[in-house]
Amino acid sequence: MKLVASLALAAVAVTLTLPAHAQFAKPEDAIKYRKSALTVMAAHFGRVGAMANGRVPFDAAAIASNAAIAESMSKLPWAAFVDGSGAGDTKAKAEIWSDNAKFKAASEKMQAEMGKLAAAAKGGNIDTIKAAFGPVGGACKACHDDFRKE
Ligand code: ASC
Repeated sequence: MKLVASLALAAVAVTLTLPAHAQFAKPEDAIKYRKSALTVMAAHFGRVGAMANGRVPFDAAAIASNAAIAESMSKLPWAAFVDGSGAGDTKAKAEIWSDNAKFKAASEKMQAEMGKLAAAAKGGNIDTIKAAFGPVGGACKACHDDFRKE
């Protein structure tokens, strides 16, 4: 049991210290990883939205938990947009790599807005949460408009 635990810890340590490109053996792995993170993020962001919009009864603990997960996920996709992963089962546009500074700025904008939403959700005030929700959706959309194929 102890050995398994230390092996698992060692694996995590290696994963965290490897450069991003070395974390994915194949471009398909990077594509799958970033799509997975974005899918999980969207699911939890959607649960926040359902409460922010009154479609689901407000539950302070649930909204804070969902927003925290969405915030964690918001940090993950970007390292997986590795060179050579623009083809295959992906809607990623070539501009992600040809205009990478703009893509990076768009991804950072979304993370910043998601961070504000998570902070608001932790605070538990529905009006503050509602005010923080829209800008996150706007940041998602802005990036999709420029960098995601239809
Ligand atoms: C979501 C979701 C997106 C964004 C986008 C905002 O909830 O899954 O991709 O918001 O639709 O325009």
